[in-house]
Amino acid sequence: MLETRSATYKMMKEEANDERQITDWPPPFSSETTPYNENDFGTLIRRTCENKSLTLRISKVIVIGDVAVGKTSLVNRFCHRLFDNNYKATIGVDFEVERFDILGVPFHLQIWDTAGQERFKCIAASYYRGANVIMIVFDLGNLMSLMHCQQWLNEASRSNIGPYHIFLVGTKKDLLTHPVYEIIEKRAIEAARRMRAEYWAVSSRTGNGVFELFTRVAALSFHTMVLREMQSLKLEPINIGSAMISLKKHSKTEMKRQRMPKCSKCPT
Ligand SMILES: Nc1nc2c(ncn2[C@@H]2O[C@H](COP(=O)(O)OP(=O)(O)OP(=O)(O)O)[C@@H](O)[C@H]2O)c(=O)[nH]1
Ligand SMILES: [Mg+2]
Repeated sequence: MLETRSATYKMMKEEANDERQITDWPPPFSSETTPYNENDFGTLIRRTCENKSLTLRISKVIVIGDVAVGKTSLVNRFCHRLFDNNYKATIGVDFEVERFDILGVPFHLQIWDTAGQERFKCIAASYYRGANVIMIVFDLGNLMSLMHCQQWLNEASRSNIGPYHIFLVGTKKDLLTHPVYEIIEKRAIEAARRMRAEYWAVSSRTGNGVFELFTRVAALSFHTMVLREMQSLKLEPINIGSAMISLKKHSKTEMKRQRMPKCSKCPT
């Protein structure tokens, strides 16, 4: 029985690995709800990747948001193709590493699933530093959780100099009727624009949009990292993708202010 299960798991992993080969540019959830407007890797990047002269790249993704909005379910759906109806609060943080093959180059997403519960916030916040992607998650059926997203972003950006990509992800889409979803979507898109984030709506229960979301995250991160590496090696002319322009850069004074978030409950 155990052998059959592990064989099934192995098959699932292999299937997943096949799917994690990215050769074409993955589209956003909607072209109107993203600040990241490139639509291909570009010839120069493709050629550089063919030469395989690039170093191994890891992108750190932090998944943040209110309690029980579905952060762990989202990560588990993507990394293990599992969904559990029962709620089990994350204590502090968990992390997963997922391998991609992008244009023939190995690439890893290091996904940090943080706790939404107030009492674990300071533990979770100590893992925000060095994020390449900030993924703010809210429950599409809970407007308060959407309203708190800006606050979550502020806290995460205090620990990060940038540049980083920002994603606003609404979960539990399966629980909403289409007319209700459309009302929420309007509010979510407004919030995403204010936050300069790319908007996605997904369901971890059905898997709808989850794979596409993480593929997009991986491709955008990879693209930015390769561009930066090409620039530092002086392989790249001046032309930088629009993502670089839209990515947040902090001024020197802001950088000086960078500090770990303080929490009165944390031991010093
Ligand atoms: N129907 C439905 N339920 C979901 C979905 N995603 C999560 N849930 C449920 O929502 C509850 C909370 O999910 P979690 O993923 O544990 O939430 P979390 O954000 O990790 O919570 P904390 O770790 O406490 O911050 C669980 O009962 C999940 O089964 C979804 O897409 N659809
Ligand atoms: Mg959790």
